[in-house]
Amino acid sequence: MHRILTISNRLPVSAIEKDGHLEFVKSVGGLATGLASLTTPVKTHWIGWPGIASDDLTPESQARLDHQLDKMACSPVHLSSRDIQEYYLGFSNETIWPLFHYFNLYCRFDQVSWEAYVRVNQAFSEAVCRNYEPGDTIWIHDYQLMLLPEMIRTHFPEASIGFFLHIPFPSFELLRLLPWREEILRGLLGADLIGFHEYDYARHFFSSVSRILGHEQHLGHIAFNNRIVRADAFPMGINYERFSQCLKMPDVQAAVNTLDRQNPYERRWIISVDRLDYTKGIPNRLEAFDAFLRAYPEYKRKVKLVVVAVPSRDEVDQYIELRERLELLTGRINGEHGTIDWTPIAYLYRSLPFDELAALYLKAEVALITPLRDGMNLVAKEYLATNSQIKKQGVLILSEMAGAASELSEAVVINPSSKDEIVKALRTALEMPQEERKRKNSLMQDRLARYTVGRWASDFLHSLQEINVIQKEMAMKKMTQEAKTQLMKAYTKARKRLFFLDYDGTLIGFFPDPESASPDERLVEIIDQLSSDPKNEVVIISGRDKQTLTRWLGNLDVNLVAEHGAFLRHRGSGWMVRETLPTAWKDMIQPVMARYVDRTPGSFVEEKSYSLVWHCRRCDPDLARLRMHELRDALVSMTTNMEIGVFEGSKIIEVKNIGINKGAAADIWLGGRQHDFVFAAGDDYTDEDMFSVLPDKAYSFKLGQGASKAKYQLMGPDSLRALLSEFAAVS
Ligand code: ADQ
Repeated sequence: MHRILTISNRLPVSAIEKDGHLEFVKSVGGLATGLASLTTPVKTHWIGWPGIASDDLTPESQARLDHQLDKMACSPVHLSSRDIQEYYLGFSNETIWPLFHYFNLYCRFDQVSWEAYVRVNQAFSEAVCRNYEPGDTIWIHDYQLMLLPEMIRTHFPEASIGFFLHIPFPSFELLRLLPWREEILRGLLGADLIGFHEYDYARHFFSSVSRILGHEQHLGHIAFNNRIVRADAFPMGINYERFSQCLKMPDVQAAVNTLDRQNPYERRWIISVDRLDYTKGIPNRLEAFDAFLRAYPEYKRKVKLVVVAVPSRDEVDQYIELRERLELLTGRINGEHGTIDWTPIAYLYRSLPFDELAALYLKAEVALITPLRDGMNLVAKEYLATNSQIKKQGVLILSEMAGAASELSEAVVINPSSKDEIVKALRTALEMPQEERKRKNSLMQDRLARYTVGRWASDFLHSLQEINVIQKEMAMKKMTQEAKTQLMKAYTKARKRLFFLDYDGTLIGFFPDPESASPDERLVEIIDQLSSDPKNEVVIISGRDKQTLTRWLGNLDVNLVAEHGAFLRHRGSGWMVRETLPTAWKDMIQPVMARYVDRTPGSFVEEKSYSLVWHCRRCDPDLARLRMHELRDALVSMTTNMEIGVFEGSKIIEVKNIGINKGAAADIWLGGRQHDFVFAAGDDYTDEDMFSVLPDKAYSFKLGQGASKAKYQLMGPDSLRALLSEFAAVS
């Protein structure tokens, strides 16, 4: 790997202008430490906004800023106050953030801020273009830059691009509310790998891609715009080493001593640390603490809730309101329960340096983390790692709505909307015997120590490399220019040529209703031109019934194969049955398929002479997937020891006599061996039988992704049509 170009809204350092001087504040965020702790050292170059509006900078100070950032391997994307207002506070934080956290009533859908989002993503793309060197790996972060992968892809089609989303990806029902949902999905699909904290988010992403763009995933991969895109879960960890060893740091020890000095009473601390954000469920937490003091008054004066809220997006209305609400709530609870020498809630509205934060993690006997929705939540992990250093270990109370809950299942897991559950959890935590705390914490510690932020980053980058290898392999199956020239030469030189062309998914795309897939004018023209060359013999080899093929292609000078080879029609003559086969099995299969039609709106059964096909292309994609599995399993167990097979195709389950296949049908034309140019194209499992009987020198093409015996791969019917048109032009 050459370098990693990390791209995020903010650079890891922020510039502040003080008395005409530029100062830098370094962020100790997880991402920067994660990349620094990669096992294979690679150079990292960062691209992002330096935290200061460009209209607040004179040209000289901007030049100085750029120069200093360059020395820190950072390239700035300068944003004006208007950009920050419309793109960052606007579209990113008033549209995407609430929508992706299921706060849709907080969303503003505003054209001006959408345009700003496009404009700023474009500015990031230009910055990447200025910095990109071939061999670099591009890693884009988070919801502010979801259009960027596609934008970069148009400039560098071969670049290796990863994208990681740090917040939840919402279900389709939420995403569909966004007027620009399609653009967002297309933007993301410009990446090679899209990472989420949890598999549930990946699942929502796949479902939206399928419903909005009509592309299905296959084992976590989506074929899109002639490329394969992978999406998967990579739960982000923390810098475990730093948190679990921090008691050895003199600064942390000093901070603990200060806290001890300032708090002479032996009180049990409950801690709550977040950015001040409505998704974090802070008011619920305070109300539950209030209810806890009422329900268990014996804890009064014995416990203290320390609430640390980091100022965040404090120009957005909902954040201003939330801050006021918290202040009122804290005042009310303190006023109601407090005494002269005891304040139940200590409320800090500020960011703390590492040593003070760590000291709080060490002192707290309980961490109360109750977000209503949270991509991951690193505070929960940091608390456990830090607290592991002391003898009397604490208890983590964690919302099931945080991504972290799936890894930290030994915590006291609560539903953040249930005050009652939080009250009970507080009591359970405070009463939990030391042995039990230790046992549970040590299980979680092991996981945190293993899956650190360094592991997270290396796993993501490794997976990105893997998908790039798959893409290279696919590219090898794609025709090179040289192979294409050789193909055209062979075509021109040949005296007798044979074409096997599958129909659905090969010569024409898929339609919700199979009856709509009739050939368009252009297709008829291509086949006509190809077959009118006296040196060419064309065989359309399909699973369709003979009536449909006659209706659609009967007037062309081609050979037809229907029902995968059960019926043949040589050009100029009538249909013939290849073999008469038993069909009594249909009576047994039909009622089963009919039952699935009743249970699956939009599905239907097609009956052919030697097969029955259950179609589900028009159905809800998730239901269709489930029913396909169920039906296939039911049919497979019914048909063992019978002369029929159950096959799964693209949105179909087909049951047919096993003696019939396209390979046997193709052999009829191949048998004479008089052709010196053989060409075959197909897209699904039935075409594999045909590919396997072709002579070594044949040119075979698989349309779409997936393993195949074919020599080459084409992305879809359009690419095949283009190739066939070139043959026709030579003819
Ligand atoms: P956040 O919403 O910011 O992150 P979180 O994961 O908890 O939430 O990270 C907060 C970070 O800020 C922690 O590293 C914590 O130490 C630090 N912090 C919190 N309070 C602080 C204080 N008072 N002073 C100083 N530092 C403080 C987003 C998503 C999360 C996701 C992360 C990472 O919303 O769900 O876990 O990105 O992907």
